[in-house]
Amino acid sequence: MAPIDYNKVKLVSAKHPKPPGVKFTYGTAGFRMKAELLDSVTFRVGILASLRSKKLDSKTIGVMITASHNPEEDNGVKLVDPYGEMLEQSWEEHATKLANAESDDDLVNVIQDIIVNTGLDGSKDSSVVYARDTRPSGPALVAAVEDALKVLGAKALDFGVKTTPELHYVTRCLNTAGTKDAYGEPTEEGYFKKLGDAFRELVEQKPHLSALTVDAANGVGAPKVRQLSEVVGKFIDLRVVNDDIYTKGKLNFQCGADFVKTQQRAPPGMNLVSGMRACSLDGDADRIVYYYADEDGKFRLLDGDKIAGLAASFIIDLVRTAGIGDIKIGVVQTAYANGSSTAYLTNVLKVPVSCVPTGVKHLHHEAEKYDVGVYFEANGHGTVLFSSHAINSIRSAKGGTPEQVTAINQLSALTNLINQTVGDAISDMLFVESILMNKQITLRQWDEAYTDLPNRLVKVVVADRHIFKTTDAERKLVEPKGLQDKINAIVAPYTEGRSFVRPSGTEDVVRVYAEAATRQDCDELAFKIAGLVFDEAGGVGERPKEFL
Ligand code: 16G
Ligand code: MG
Repeated sequence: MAPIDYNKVKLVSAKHPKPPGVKFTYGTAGFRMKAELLDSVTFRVGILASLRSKKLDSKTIGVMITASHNPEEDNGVKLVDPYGEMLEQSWEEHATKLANAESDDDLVNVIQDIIVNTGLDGSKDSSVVYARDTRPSGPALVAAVEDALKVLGAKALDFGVKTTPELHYVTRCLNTAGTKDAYGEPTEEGYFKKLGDAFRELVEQKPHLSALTVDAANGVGAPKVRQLSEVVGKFIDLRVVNDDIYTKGKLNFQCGADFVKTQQRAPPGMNLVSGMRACSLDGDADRIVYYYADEDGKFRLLDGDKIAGLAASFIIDLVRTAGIGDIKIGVVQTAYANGSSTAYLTNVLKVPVSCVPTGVKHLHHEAEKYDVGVYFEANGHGTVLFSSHAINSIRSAKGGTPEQVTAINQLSALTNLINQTVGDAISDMLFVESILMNKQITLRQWDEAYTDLPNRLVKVVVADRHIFKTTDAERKLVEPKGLQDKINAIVAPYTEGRSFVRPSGTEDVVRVYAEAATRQDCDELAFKIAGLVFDEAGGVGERPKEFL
């Protein structure tokens, strides 16, 4: 317990000067940009983490240094709240203000404002756990966080090179240790043991599937999947490719979940042949997509929507077989969910579906409203949340028949296998594998649940993307005024046509999504809407040739 020494804060802050004129925003995934611009930001995020900890009775706050699927020269930083959730939204504004304080004196003023506004006690103890991915810029940014923690006298826990979900996991473990909600051992060994034990419970008796090729995006997922293999290798043959975390320029380059999802093809060099099973993680391993080649060698993607469908159908069956009543299962998607997936969930699985704005935190919050909330973005971010009511019901359920007992045990194992703090590519991969092993199905059979509508995503560069305002979970534009009516008129004639326009939260562009019954219609629709946005809402530069 010691008051904050503001003179010392100023002295140390002088070593981490803000680049003049740059405006930082704490967006959907924290701060993210060229790594060379981030030194002052990470220093200040370290300060904020300590303040947040002081505010929350000295609970441990997490700091993750990663730029996920972005190019290697980028980096980013985000905060994790005590139970592994994303930083509470009202604090995003404090983060933005701290990052934008122009001088060391301004910084002190902002800190003092935050203390007053949030009513926190600056002299309280604080505790922060931090980790980074494999980016070359990581160690220097970690040092900036450490400078901040030192000057505020915070307890600093270095978790090393980790995936984003591991950091979320350990944050929750640290804050629940010794309580009835203890989440697990607050170590990496504890993380793998928890996943490994649950996976074994689910698949021990099942015939093995063929090998799974795991594209690790040349990122932190590579060494982690190898570690996982040591724990689950008896049941599953994991072959890691794109595992070069040392050669400069390779991270996320022509590989990884984002590449595969946006390019709709396997990473070059993988040689995806019919019969192979493959998946791709992103650069910080919080996102996963599966894929295979069909008999004709054609690439087939099993994205986050497909994972949500598989997961929901498996859990619905288990809950039914277990005979546990009074459990409300729901699925949360965004506007990017393929129309066929929503139709499958609604009409075939007959499960309630909610649609929320893009970004993990929105899905996570909505999923908390169900007893079992399955949430996935089409891009492969997602997990399943079990409410305490669901967990208690599963724990206290007593099966009569052997089928019931198995279903109850499997549900119980799932609550441990699935990372409850955030979407986790490694945990999701084991979850998918356990379902496929239980059902003894191929990727193709999984894919047969429904057929995706052809879809396309187009970027439009505009003078000011902030003029775009959306409503109805980003499915409709309210501003620029009149544009939505024009979009509706263009979409109307297309069979199963759907399109929406939203400003990106991570790039300086506007995104156009379109889907329709045929590939040709879909492309035409997407490029017509993109052309409309370009012409009517301040398109910048040369009008792309493909725009209609
Ligand atoms: C961020 C979000 C992701 C979202 C994406 C959308 C997190 C951890 N990540 O990466 O969920 O899909 O942004 O990007 O929330 P966009 O706004 O540029 O389309
Ligand atoms: Mg990521």
